[in-house]
Amino acid sequence: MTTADLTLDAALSEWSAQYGDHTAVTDGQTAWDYRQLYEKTLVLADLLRKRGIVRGSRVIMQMTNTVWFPAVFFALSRIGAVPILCLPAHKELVIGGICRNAKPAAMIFTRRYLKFQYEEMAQNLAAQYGCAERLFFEDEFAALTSADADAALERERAVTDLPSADDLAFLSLSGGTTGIPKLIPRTHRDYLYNARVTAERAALSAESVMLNILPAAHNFALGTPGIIGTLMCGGTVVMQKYPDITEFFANVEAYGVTITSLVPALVNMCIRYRNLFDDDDVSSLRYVMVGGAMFRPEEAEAAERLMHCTVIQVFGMSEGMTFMTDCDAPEQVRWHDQGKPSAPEDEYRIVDADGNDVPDGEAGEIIVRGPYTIRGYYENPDANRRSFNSAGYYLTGDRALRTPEGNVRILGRVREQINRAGEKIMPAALEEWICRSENVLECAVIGVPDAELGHKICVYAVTEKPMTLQELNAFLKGEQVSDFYLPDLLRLTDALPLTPVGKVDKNELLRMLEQEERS
Ligand code: J2J
Repeated sequence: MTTADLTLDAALSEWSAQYGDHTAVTDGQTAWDYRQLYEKTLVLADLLRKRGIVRGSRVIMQMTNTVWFPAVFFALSRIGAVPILCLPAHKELVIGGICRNAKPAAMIFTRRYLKFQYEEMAQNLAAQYGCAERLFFEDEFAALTSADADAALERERAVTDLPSADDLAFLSLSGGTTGIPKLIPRTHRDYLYNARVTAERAALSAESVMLNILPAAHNFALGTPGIIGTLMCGGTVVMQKYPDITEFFANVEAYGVTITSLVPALVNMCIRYRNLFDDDDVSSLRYVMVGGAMFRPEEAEAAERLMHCTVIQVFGMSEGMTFMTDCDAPEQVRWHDQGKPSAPEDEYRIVDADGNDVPDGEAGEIIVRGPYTIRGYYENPDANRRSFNSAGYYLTGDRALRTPEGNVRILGRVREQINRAGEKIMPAALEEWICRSENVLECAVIGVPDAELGHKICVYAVTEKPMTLQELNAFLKGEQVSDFYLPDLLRLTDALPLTPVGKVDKNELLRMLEQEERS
């Protein structure tokens, strides 16, 4: 069997043999070396089997960033059970909807996170889906795995009926923010490959210390290269439970963090923090990977300057394909572009509305296909007809262009384009101009349906001082912005609403505006 034929669990067993007593994962309270992580995984697998979790059982898994996340994830993968990876921010609406489609056999929840108590929701859902006997809370695992561990290890080591590389390893949730997310099926083989190619591009090694602040259930944090990519290289994963920036920099210093993955909203929090307090030692930090949403060149420049690191831009998706800038890419590329596909077999095209390739430098929808990119959602023929073409390309819905150097540059969502009286406006471009105002800390532009114009342009902004629409437009005119780009509405707010993984939630902004107009 070659490494390419391993399951996630078999791969962990190899890493454990190879990296033994090197620290694999720590969360500040508990630290495990590779051997301990693997043994915990075996003991957990034995425990979960005894409770009736079997190959193919679908398991709702909503856990926070602690050492138990990888242990439970690998234990389920050893059994051949299929975790459905929910983020802590998902509540009953989403998880209930997923249960209806996926009919889980077991559930694993956090008991509480930030201000939310999950216990009651968990018990209700477990009762509804017949999982009461197979409902676990993450804070129980320490006690449940401490008794009789040697016998459990022995039993589990004797198991021979294990899954194979092309079996379904887990289901993750699509990033859409309206309705019930679609389920994304990933196999052991495709996911290990996803982690391997991205780990290579991010130069991970046994000396790497990865700070994991994004929710572990998200693809960026889990395997791009994230937790799995770090473990396969023999590095150390630091799990940070809360998205607290003071703690983030304390962790960078305490653990000698070399690399981390952030969404732009978190980078901006880091930039603001470092502008005020720059006394944490960040000298160990080499790379900050940034992806998940539009990221402006000025933000990339400020992140590198204030965090003494190199930015690696990532255009990724839970459906698979990942574009990255190289570790040694020149400034011009690192700050403006999202790089190249991670694997040599990855294919992409940039196409117009009729599906024809556009010339380099022109914008179109980017569509992707490759060895670790899914060819369809889980049991969802309707969505598959909409999201994949007949050649098996995944239609991302993202607008992009290819630069002369062969990198991609993401321009926003195709459908986000605002059509104001026939003029086409890309929100990302306007956001970039508005953010040039010193008074604006953050902003988001949305199109609002309008009977006369088709769409009006609305700006939500977080500002230092109050600002009127007239003042904003005077500023934009001073910047020589075309007239049809001038916003029609301005709303000041203390903070922009974020999706479960920390991207600006434009659907929520539209809902806020509609609510305001109704009241
Ligand atoms: C603009 N939009 C981006 C970028 C993703 C790594 C990084 C991110 C994700 C992710 C991921 C963007 N600039 N650099 O899974 O492994 C938007 C696009 C894309 C959608 C995917 C990973 N990087 N996006 O964000 O499944 O719109 O994955 O289609 O959550 O995020 O979202 P998601």
